Amino acid sequence: MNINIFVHEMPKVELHAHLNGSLSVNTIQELGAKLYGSKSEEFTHLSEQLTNFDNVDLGGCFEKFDFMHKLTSTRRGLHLATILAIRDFAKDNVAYLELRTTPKNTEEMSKKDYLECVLEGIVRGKELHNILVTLLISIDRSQSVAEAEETINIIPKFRSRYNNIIAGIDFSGNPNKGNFSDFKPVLEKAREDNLKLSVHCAEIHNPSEVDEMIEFGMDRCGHGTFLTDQQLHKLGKQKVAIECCLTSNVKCSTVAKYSEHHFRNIFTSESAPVVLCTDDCGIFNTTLSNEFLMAKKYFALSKPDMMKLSLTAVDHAFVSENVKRDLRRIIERYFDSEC
Ligand code: 6MZ
Repeated sequence: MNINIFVHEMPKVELHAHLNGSLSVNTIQELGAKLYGSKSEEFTHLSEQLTNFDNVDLGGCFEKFDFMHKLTSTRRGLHLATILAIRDFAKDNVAYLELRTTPKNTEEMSKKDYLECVLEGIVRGKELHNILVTLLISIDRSQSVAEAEETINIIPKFRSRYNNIIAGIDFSGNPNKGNFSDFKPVLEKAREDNLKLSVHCAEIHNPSEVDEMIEFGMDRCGHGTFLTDQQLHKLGKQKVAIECCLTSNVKCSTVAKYSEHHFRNIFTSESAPVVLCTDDCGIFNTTLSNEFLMAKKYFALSKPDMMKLSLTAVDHAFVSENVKRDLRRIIERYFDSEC
């Protein structure tokens, strides 16, 4: 079988996907047409604005988030966006998706409304698209600690109502803003509530903050681009998986080119568990299949390597052992029948 088809059809596990970054240009237009009508002035304006985001760097991608946030600031926009993002991952044969998003107070919604709307979108998206989806709730480091506290405090109510959908917390946001240390008490509270934690760590060069994050502890590490060997070794000993996002890092210029991506070293040295993720597949115009194909192209990833990566992602997913067992079966069956 042609490798592109093999990878596309492979059941995949996505552990690092930000909702508002996961909508492709086509999907944003589809969303715009549904929200405003394809003949409206708003729709024409939206389509024009989209062309401004062809090539984003780290700063540019945070501008694009502001643009996306306007589209998803209403209940209808957010609900549709959640379903469309889930549909796009399902189309790429993602069997398990861990979506993450930052609850926001908008003109129309409180953080509670935002969270409820995303959860309802997930319930509907799962029904429509035959895919397992859970949610990580993001804490944005560029916002205040009070905002983070507000977010953490609304979670318990929704956790019991939407059984098993809320899987954990993501610490993210512009890495050039805010201080990790300020958020430690809030994250500690989430940990006491038995929420798993994925931390954007070493996305930029900031060794003292990275030490502090490792000392605090995490279940998974987002990016890990600037980890020193010693820091990587510590994470490896704690069995913390590194969520590598090849295209995102190259497009944001935190990694010069694919061939120099830290994924290669971590994967070949086995210094820590490592998984492939998209980060913001809409903004960076990629898919999880494409990330596997890039890894094949630049690091000679074999089919057994692909299976290993997928099973590692299952091992480190924030789901129960029963769900993991089912996911492993789906992946193993595919590789048994196709290899
Ligand atoms: C850090 C990122 C990110 O939450 O509105 N986000 N944080 N580094 C990145 N690397 C490129 N990509 C996305 O999705 C968008 C938000 O996710 C975080 C940022 O806080 C961004 O505003 P949601 O659904």
